[in-house]
Amino acid sequence: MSTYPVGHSEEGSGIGWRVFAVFAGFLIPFVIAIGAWLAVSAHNASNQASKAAASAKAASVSTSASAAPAEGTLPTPSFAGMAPANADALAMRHAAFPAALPAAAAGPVAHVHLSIADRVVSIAPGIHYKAWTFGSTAPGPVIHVRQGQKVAVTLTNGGMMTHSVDFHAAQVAPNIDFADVAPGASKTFSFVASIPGVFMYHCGTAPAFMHIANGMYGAIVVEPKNMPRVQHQYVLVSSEWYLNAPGNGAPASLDLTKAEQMTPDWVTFNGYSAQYKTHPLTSMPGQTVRFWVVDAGPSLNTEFHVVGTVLKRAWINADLVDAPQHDIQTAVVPAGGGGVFDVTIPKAGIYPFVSHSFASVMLGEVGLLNVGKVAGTMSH
Ligand SMILES: [Cu+2]
Repeated sequence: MSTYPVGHSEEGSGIGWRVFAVFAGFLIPFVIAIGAWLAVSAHNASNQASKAAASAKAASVSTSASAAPAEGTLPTPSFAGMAPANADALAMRHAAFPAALPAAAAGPVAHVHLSIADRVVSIAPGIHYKAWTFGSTAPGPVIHVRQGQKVAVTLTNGGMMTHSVDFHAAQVAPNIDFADVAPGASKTFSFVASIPGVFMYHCGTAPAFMHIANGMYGAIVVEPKNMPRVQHQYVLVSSEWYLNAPGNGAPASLDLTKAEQMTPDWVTFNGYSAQYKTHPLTSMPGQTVRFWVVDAGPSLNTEFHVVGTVLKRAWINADLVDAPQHDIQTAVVPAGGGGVFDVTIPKAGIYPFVSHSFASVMLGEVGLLNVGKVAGTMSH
């Protein structure tokens, strides 16, 4: 029988003990020092807690004595659903944002010009908002390119402050191509639209949250060759609006506190509350309609659903590389993401499309698809 294991074990124990003894020599004073530090910290924390409690008490006394809270610490009241008496007439007069997918640029290079401008935009009947825009509208223009095309972007900043543009469809160094552009300045950059889908573009200047909430976003469709043919294609960009005033007189601006708390006054498809209720999208019985949906946020998702049918093909997350899912009821389009959905509706009628997160419907995220030129409307 070998003695090696026993000898090794004893030798090992002996070394282990000696190492421990040396280590403990260093460790014990260290533990004492830590203990002393913790005791002092606890004492300080206790003092700080007492001071905080006293100052909270003082603050509550001063608030009850009618001092207003500091500006920006409380959201303004909700202006959700505010509608003037002539809201229906105003909604009819409003020129709906064109939802039909525009033709793709021809040739190997798609030239995209984005002009940044501060503009007052209408976001609901009689409700105005001081927006920062790409191309004077919020959302900005729909861009349609073919997979593999080069996209040459010219960005001109006609706004009052620094802006930029971030294309989710691009794979580039953002510190270079998405860099800030000063007011009055212009820049160009390009990328190859190698990945198909529908992507968000938006201003990325810090805080991007504020620039997106103020209207600086849009959609770019990168269409692959192999998509099933359809009869109608529509682009919907969802977004929220957070108002510091009703906007029915002077235009409203951003309420940052509401935006941070994600309590919008309005949620819209293509920038205007329920505009496709008064100006429905159209198709005919038996035709297939494709929705290219982007959720610009800045913060809430869209749970895309078409009432009276199912999503026959659903390219979740706008993944056009893999096969679509089939026959699903509702698809999530995440903030900052996209989705592509086909519906084929055999029967004439009026089919609402919504975010099935229904608070958003109450705030304006609803439209109608009129199949077969049917008279009437449909509320949801
Ligand atoms: Cu911006």
